[in-house]
Amino acid sequence: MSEKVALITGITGQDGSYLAEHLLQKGYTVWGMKRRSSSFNTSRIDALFANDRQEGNPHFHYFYGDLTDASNIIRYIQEIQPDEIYNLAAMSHVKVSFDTPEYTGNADGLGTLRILEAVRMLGLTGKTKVYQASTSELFGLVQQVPQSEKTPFYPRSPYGVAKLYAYWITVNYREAYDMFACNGILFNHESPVRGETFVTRKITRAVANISLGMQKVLSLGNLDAKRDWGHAKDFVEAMYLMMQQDQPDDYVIATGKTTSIREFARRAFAEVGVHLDFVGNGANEKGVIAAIDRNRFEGMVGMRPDAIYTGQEVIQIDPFYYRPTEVSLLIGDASKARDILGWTPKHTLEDMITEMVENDIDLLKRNHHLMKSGFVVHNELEDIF
Ligand code: NAP
Ligand code: F7E
Repeated sequence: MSEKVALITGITGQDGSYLAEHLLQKGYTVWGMKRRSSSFNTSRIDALFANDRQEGNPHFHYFYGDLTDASNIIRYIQEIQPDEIYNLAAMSHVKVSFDTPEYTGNADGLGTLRILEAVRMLGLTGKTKVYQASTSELFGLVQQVPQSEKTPFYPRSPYGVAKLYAYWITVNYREAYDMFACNGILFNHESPVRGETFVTRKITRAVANISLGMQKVLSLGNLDAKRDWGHAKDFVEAMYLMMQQDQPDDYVIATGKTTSIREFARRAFAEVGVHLDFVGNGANEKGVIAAIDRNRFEGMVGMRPDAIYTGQEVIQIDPFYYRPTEVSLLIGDASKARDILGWTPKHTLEDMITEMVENDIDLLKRNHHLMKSGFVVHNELEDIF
């Protein structure tokens, strides 16, 4: 077992929670940076905290911090003396970055510099390795298909541009100060704990809501965009592998398959036996129920499909969700990661959609049941503060 100490920024996010579990299983002591929030934001890592009701994991610790606060970052890196820092924190929503471009640049771009500079200032360049959460959004208006480590970047959003700075400052610190600093250029990765406003989770939650009669229609933006979707569990393993190499380097992590938003929605509804037809074009396109497989519906949802009917419009387009500049096609070539890290994805998109839809149906039923019984549904950690 390892006796290493890891510091994860973005611990409350999708990847932070999976990576924490992965490293704890390998024997690491894990420190997470958590932002103060006026409402609960620890649901993904509640099981790790010790409190009056559970032991938690004794190797898991956290501190309050923010990527925009350099003195806080320096203080905690000095105290924790981590062997590995995984910088996963970011304002990670591409569309929101058009509304908050300056903050996104500060947190996602300069935030990375603050971490690298803290390691350098504290004299830890020989000890502390840094992983930077780079992204396929760097490829933006793609210059090659598929995209590899050699593909030129062309970001298409304030998020992508901020991450471009973070990518290059990581490379620069590696070259200038001989640091172990690497970029994981990760394509989209999802899971049952994916943020609810990313398109995959938005769709799987809507499938659950619509099946149980709690939502009539799902509003989406560009259905033509295509993404290379993997599973977050596979992708955090790639982060860990990059940090175990003798030499720091940058790696594309992707499945090599691409799927449109329309097709993802079609498959997610098919999980519960609801078969969709798409009719119309552009902003007038609609997803309509063409057929219902009652046996499958009852098997998955656990009740008769009374809430839905053939001919029902369940997807509509709302141009609000369009982006000023879109990334239309992403498909990655992860052969370098396969050859050097020995990494290949274990999960298929089909299995992941099943897992996400099942999870959202279970979650909805559980919360609905609890609320009907008079319980307030909330997270654990805030109880002790
Ligand atoms: P996520 O679920 O949105 O989590 C982001 C995390 O960053 C959350 O813990 C969030 O805290 C925290 N955070 C945001 N702003 C912060 C700030 N100023 N200071 C400190 N913490 C802050 O994102 P994810 O999907 O896990 O992605 C992890 C990282 O990989 C991100 O950097 C993302 O940009 C990048 N990435 C993601 C994908 C993907 O498909 N998931 C692909 C490529 C790259 P709160 O919980 O308080 O909001
Ligand atoms: O959008 C389209 C949208 O928000 C995917 C982040 O993790 O992955 C993520 O960024 C596509 C886009 O993810 C809706 O226009 C249609 O083309 O799920 P998303 P993203 O923008 O690809 C990258 C790799 C990251 O690094 C980011 O941090 O889906 N789309 N209709 C929609 N998207 C959303 N969110 N909501 C819609 O209603």
